[in-house]
Amino acid sequence: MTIRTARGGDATVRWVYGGNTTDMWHPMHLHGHTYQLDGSGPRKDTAIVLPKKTVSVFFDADNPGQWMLHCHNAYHGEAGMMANVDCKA
Ligand SMILES: [Cu+2]
Repeated sequence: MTIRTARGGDATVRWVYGGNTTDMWHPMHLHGHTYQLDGSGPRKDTAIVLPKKTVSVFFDADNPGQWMLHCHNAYHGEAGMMANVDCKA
């Protein structure tokens, strides 16, 4: 799956790690950017999505490139919990 952002530096991207319908924790990690949970607080590159919960994050798409977004549990990533974030220059 590819997530395309608007032009780099011009966009604040919000996305939702939504609908964790499992009973597992998912430490979702974004390469190339940091973000804030719900738009405030410390900047992070990994957020745990707890079972049956949703997390929303905001980041500035100011680092052009192809960046991986994935669950840090390797077997989850291998099972498909990963995406490409295509951040335009
Ligand atoms: Cu996971």
